[in-house]
Amino acid sequence: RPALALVLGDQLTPDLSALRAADRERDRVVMAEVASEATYVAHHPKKIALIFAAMRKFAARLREAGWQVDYTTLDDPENAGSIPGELLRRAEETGARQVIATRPGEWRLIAALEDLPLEVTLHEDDRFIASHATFDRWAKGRKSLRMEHFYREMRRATGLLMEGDAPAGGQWNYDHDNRKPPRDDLFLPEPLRFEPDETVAGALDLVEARFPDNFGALRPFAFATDPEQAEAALAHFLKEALPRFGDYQDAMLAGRRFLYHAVISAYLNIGLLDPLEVCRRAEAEWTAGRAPLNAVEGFVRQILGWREYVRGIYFREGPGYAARNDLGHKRDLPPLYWGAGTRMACLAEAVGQTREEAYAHHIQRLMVTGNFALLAGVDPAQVHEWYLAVYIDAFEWVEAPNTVGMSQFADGGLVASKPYVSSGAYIDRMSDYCGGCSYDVKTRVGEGACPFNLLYWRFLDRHRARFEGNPRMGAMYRTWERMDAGRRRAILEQADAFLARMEADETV
Ligand code: FAD
Ligand code: DLZ
Ligand code: SF4
Repeated sequence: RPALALVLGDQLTPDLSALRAADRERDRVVMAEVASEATYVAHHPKKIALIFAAMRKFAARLREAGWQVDYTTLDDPENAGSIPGELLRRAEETGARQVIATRPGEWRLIAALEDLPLEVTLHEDDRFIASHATFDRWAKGRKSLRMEHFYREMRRATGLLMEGDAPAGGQWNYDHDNRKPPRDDLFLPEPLRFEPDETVAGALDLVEARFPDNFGALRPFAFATDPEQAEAALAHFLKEALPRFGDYQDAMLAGRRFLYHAVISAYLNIGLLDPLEVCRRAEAEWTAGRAPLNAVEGFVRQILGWREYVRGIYFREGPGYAARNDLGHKRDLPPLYWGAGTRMACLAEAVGQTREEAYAHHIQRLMVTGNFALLAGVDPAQVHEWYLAVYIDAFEWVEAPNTVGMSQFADGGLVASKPYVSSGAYIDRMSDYCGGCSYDVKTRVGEGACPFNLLYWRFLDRHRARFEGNPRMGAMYRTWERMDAGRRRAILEQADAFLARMEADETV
């Protein structure tokens, strides 16, 4: 009897553990475009198209390599509608009783596979630099699980940017050189764009027909959908943008959607690029003298540090993580996140480009859309659902710790040592958004006051018991205390009035 080797839409890697464990002569590969995966959130159309196109190309390559692949398209009348359903249908067709799979990146799907009335073996997903055992060994017995400590361990373990036992250049982290505000005369490279080929065109037509109402523009579609294209996108980034990645990592400019970012997260997450290889390639740019250390270290830290760390957290914390709500926030996510319009230029920019590109860079996600949701006290589950839906790179193992943990502080400070909240001043310093806004970032209270300014103090005031004692927030509480009582009252009243207008669906 054959076994069924399952390959999911974000497991498009030729040496996937499930494929290594399967027998090319005897077993059958199962791949399926299914409604359940395409609708568990209302994914951005570009995300569905990327996954379907990349799945189709991957299946074709497996066949060329001699595998028997049972591939189900979304419009196949026999389609069972879910991954477990497709496995059961294929088991019946072939007489298989065994399923060989690589552990999915989401608890929901892990549970669904474990519940199958078939013999299911889940192999570790080893397309990461740290195994679960490595992460757990590091985490065990620690009072706090800070990324920076984990990252140093990973530098030592891989030898990346190391000179013997010491970090290259003498420091682990060069962030003090980074975080420069943008200049509007910057030369900005654009990410490489790929014209849709026949396979991509087929996926685009299918998505257009089946998901016409999802938030997001399907076309133009220019993402890489196979490893060669993803490699070209990486090479382009290393040459054109990496040297200035560090300096302008946190900068935001209206209409400049990608700045010096790599735009490779989706390729890493679906298996078209390998994380360790990407880090080594970036390191080689530094050794060859083509990129400075602050840029390369900053970039490597995102992948070797953050990406590996959030994955460790997601699997260590277990299935309940994404539902955490430690600050008890309950407000509904305002319709402006789904494109209903806003007078706040920063949010209009971030949401608008998300709709067009299925992409926003880290600081937009953290300090614009994330910051606003946290300040406004939005239910983190709804924030989580939004991020999981709208970004091309969103899979729960990476999205949930970033959203629920880092951005919304809903895990009680496991990932972030303090909440990522700021008034408008931060956005003004790091972007050119405020100049084109109908609010005034310099006004703290009264007519035209920037909503971030009002909501910032409201957040601190509301969560005083929780954060007053946090040494990194003490200075802000002291500033608040020093304001006269009348001014404080006015700020809180105006913040509430703003939220009431937002709840009443006024354009704010
Ligand atoms: P670059 O800025 O060029 O960074 C290079 C690579 O580093 C990225 O491709 C990515 O693989 C990795 N990386 C950087 N930051 C992080 C991070 N915080 N966590 C994990 N990997 C990181 N990233 C996702 O891949 N999927 C998500 O669903 C996702 N959701 C997020 C939600 C929120 C609220 C926040 C604040 C961040 C989220 N991130 C997510 C992290 C980060 O914003 C994206 O990885 C990054 O913007 C992708 O763009 P890029 O490839 O141009 O990254
Ligand atoms: C995201 C996604 C989508 C939209 N569609 C499919 C699909 O039709 N078939 C499939 O195998 N995988 C898809 N995926 C990716 C899965 O949702 C992903 O594997 C799990 O969420 C685990 O990360
Ligand atoms: Fe955003 Fe406030 Fe600046 Fe307007 S003034 S762009 S709302 S930070």
